[in-house]
Order: sequence, then structure tokens, then C-alpha cells
Amino acid sequence: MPKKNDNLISALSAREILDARGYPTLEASLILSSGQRVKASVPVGANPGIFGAKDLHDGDRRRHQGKGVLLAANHINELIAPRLVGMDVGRQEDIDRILIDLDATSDRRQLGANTIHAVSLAVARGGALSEKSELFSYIAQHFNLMPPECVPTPLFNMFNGGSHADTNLDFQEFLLVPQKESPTFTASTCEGKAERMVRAGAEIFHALGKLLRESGYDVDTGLEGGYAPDMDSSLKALDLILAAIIKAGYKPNIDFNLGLDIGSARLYDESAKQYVFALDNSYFSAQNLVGLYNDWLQKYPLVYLEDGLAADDWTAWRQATASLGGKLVLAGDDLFSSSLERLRRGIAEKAANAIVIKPNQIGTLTETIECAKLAQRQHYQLVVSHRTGETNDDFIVDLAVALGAQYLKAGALSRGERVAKYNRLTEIAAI
Ligand code: 2PG
Ligand code: MG
Repeated sequence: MPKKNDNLISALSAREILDARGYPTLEASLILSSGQRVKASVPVGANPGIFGAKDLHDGDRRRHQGKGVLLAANHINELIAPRLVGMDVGRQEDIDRILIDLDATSDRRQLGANTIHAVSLAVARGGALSEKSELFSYIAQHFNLMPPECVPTPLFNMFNGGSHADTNLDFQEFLLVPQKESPTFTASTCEGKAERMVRAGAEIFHALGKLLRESGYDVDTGLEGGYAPDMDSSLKALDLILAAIIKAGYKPNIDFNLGLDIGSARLYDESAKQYVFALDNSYFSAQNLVGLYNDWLQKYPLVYLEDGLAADDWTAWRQATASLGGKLVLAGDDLFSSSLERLRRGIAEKAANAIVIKPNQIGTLTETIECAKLAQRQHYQLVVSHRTGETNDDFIVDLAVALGAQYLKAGALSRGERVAKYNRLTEIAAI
């Protein structure tokens, strides 16, 4: 009698769930012929970005202000499932190809990047389960990746600003960046190192809360779990993080450095060709802004700068990379929108030295890995990132580990959907 294949897709379905902000998103569910079931859900960005692939939302204003995803769920149930049922779940690339071909548009607007993404992730989880592998090692093996010995360095969000919080802080994220070579994090195992980084990050987060409370600031948090008080200047927030590092018993420059996601698209006045920092009551040409960043480098242990310039200001990105690229991680998020085409242009223009990879902006796992591999070949550092509208799904952590990304950006050390990622990171480090 022929042996029964346990690894076939026997059912695939999707439903609408809520993300961490209470807005709708998709969850896909896949059943293998063995009877085992896996699920995957997709995050939603606060800033969809003009260049990334497009999610599909219902547009029916009577439900969830038009943000519903019933059409997308229906595409999975009615259109995609019949094509995939019966296929071996290990055929990730073939399945991803089918998903790509089902959508004739270049920006995925027909099926929706969310639709394609949910299925692609569920298939990868099913594949890992069928091989009784951890997800990160399944991805690494399947795509011929060679992850380094330890997990990526987490970028911890301390303050939320911009469109991520109801505060006057102009910049979107103020980040705490562990210095992975610090003796404080030296441990005989990867587990020890990751645990120390996460523990120190959490201790500093709480020390910061205490400092804020003592100084009369609000300690409510923003959409990604970072504090979101009103401040009298942007640099004040950096000063407070430095003070919190010390208060928690760690050393700035040695144990921790600082990072910023300026989220400058929101601050750029295209017609005046100026960056407007309302809180600081100042505005800058691109050239002066690069000068300002250089200035901050003299005063602060700043090692990471994301979206410091507007996404279509290629000339400014080129100049900034020439002048700052040797001194810090210059990450392009909106600049690349995780798009292969935008990345190719960035490489040609020598813009940025790191790329923020948001897999849901691409769609399939295969394309995400293709984009990351191209970046790595061109010596761009990888920052695998969560989105504002996260779910408790921790797929990005396994992906970041498999890719050997330098950084994982998953928000603050507060709120379940953010902490879920850091807990998975320490779990993987212990394997
Ligand atoms: C960012 C991300 C994650 P969004 O800008 O880096 O922090 O946010 O979901 O708005 O893309
Ligand atoms: Mg960003």
C-alpha cells in the first residue's frame, strides 16, 4: 500500500480578526493531511507608504470605517484555497508563485498584500510543522540561509511620537540600542546574551517611567508601547533615555546607544523643500538637516537613524549616506518600502546602508527573502520590523533569525503584541 502523505494541505481558510489597535486584519488557518493545524496573522502599518504593496480593505463604511477585510478573507476561502488544497505544504516557492500569478497587479491591489501574506506565512508554518522543525531553522534550511550563532540585536522603543502617539513629539520612534559587544551582555551562550539584553531593556523602560513620573510627565503609552508624553524639545527625550540607562545601573556608550526613526515623510514640506520640526520650532533644508544629524552625533551616542530624510529625496539620501554612512546605521524604511525595485535604485544611488524589511509590505515569504538576500549581497544591514497594527503572531522573529538580520525592531517592552516578539527572541536564543 502506498504511504499516506501527511504533508498535504487539506484545508485553508481565513477570517477577520482585530489587530492591537482594534482594527481588522486577517488570520489564515491551514490544516495538513496529518490533521495538524497552523495559523498566521498579518500586521497592518500605520503609514501604508506610497511605494509598498497594497493591502485590500473592504471600503464598506458601515463596518470598521471601511477597514474590514472580509473581501480578502473571501479571496482566501474561495479563490486561493481551491488552488492550494492537495499541494505539498513544503512547496513554498511554487505556492508563492501561484499567489503572485493570481494577482495581475504590480502592487498586489487586486488580491491584497495582506491576503497573499497571510497564506504565505501559514504555508511556511505548515512546512515547519510537517518537518518537525522550529520555524527559523525550517526557513533557513529551505532558503539556504546561514544564520549566525546568535540572534539579532533588538531595537527597543522607548518613546512613541509622530503618527504613532497623541503627543507633540515629532519623531516617530526613540530607540534604545544594545551595544552587543558590551561586557554587560557577554555570556557563554546566546541564550544568556539575549536574556541580558532584554532584561536590561525592560529595566531601563521602567526606570524611564519612574523618571517621567517624578518629573511630572505623563506615562501613558503610544501605539507601539513606548511612552508618549508632551515634551518641550525632541532632544529632551534623548536626554531622559540616557538618564534612565544610568538610573537602571547601565552605561550609555558602553551598554546602550540611541536610535531614532524620524519618520520624516510626515515632516517634509514638499513644496517648500523643507523639513519642519514643529516641536523645536525649526525648519531645515535637506543639507542643513544632514548638518544637524552630524551635530547630534557629536553630542549623543546615536548609532541608528531611520527615515532621516523623505522617501523621494534621493539626492538628500545620497548626500546623507556619503556624509553619515560611515558613522551610523542609516536605515531606509519608507525609502525602500521593502520593495525590490526601490532597493535596486537605492543600491545604484548609494542611498542608505541598511534596509527595514516589513514582510507584509511585500507579500510572499519567497519575495521577502529575495529582497533581503539582495540587500545582504550589497552589504546593507537588515532590520526586520513589526508594524504599528501588530497581532500576537511572532513570525517576524523567526524570519529575522533565519536571515541573520543585524536588528529586530518590535516596539517597546510593553504591550502583549510587542513583548510576544521579544519573548520569542529569547526562546529561540535558548534553542
Ligand atoms: C515604522 C513602522 C514600525 P508603521 O515606521 O518603522 O515601527 O511603523 O507600522 O507605521 O509602518
Ligand atoms: Mg519606520
